[in-house]
Amino acid sequence: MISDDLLPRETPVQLIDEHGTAVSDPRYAPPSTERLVEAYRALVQGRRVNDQCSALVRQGRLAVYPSSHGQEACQVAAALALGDDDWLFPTYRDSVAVIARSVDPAQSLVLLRGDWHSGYDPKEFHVAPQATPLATQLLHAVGFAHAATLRGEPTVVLAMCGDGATSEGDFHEAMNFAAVFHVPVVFFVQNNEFAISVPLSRQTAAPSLAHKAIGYGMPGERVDGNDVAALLAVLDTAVERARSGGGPSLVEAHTYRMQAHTNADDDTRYRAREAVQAWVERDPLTRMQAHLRGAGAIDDEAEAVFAAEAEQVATALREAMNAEPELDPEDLFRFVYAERTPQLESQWRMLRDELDRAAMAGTTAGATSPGATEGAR
Ligand SMILES: Cc1ncc(C[n+]2csc(CCOP(=O)(O)OP(=O)(O)O)c2C)c(N)n1
Ligand SMILES: [Mg+2]
Repeated sequence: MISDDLLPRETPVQLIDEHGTAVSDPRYAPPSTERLVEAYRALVQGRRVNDQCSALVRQGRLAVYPSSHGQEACQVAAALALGDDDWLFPTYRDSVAVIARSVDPAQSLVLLRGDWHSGYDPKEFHVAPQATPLATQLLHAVGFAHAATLRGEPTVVLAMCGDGATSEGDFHEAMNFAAVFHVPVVFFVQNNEFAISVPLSRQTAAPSLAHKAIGYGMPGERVDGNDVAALLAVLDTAVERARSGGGPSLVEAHTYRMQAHTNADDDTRYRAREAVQAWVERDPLTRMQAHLRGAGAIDDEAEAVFAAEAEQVATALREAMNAEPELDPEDLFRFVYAERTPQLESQWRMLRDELDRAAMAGTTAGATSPGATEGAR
């Protein structure tokens, strides 16, 4: 392959502009209207889930929620570009993508509630557990996709990460291995311009994150990350390329983190309100709404149906999160080692002793109260 084919274009691919007007592109055909309506429906739901989760944090029902408010087009396209047998490797910010792969929202939030590492069965949904350590999931994704190839399976893996994660050593190792071994993986970088308080300008001196691809010998592409049509077209191409033996590629989506990193972050300390406001104009929902309305593909009735559906999802999520979880303190000692280490064995005995004494004293200590395990620490 000549190196020009590996370089991203100067400007990100766009098929629908900020006002909802279609833009033609010589290399990418627009997705069908039917597919765009399906995507818009998922966008409406994704936005509602994001905002519901942020409210649940304020109510103390979720420990933390890294919102993808404003990045829903990336989330939805990542899920819709994959076939049922393909796999998604998401990060902590990708709950909406996980939900768009049919995982129950309440199950997808178990990690962020501080309960189990993964509330869903990865094998059932073909979605890996959401990774909090940056870029580690990229290595898992590459190993997983390589194994599928060795087994002769047609699986494609889409691995998500943020702009900040591209500075990690794991990103380099995953990209290099994938290119050398021609692994069927799509690296999907959501460049939302910030890694907590660190702006992109302090993250890299490369012309773009997609330019990193050529250094490994794989193609890089840049796409408007708030244009779900362009995202679907570009990701479809990358997935197809991987499936047909063309190897890995990197897609950089240009988007913006509209809210603070998480509820634990105060973004007024490091960025101007005007900068955030400028991105409201580029909202992925309003542009797709304007486009589909203009094309006569959705009307008030369809919008009302989508809004009602999203409301139902939010209600079910609130109800699930308002129920107190039933915790078994002994779970702390299960499922990590096949055989406990001597230290864990002695800690577990202390806990057992504590629980037995609490039970004899007629209290329910330990069942729901973290304080009950104090003596075992
Ligand atoms: C290996 C590792 N180092 C540091 C952190 C702390 N950390 C959590 S999120 C984050 C910023 C990540 O930024 P980016 O990759 O752009 O993703 P975004 O949060 O913007 O989606 C950092 C440094 C971590 N989780 N893992
Ligand atoms: Mg970021």
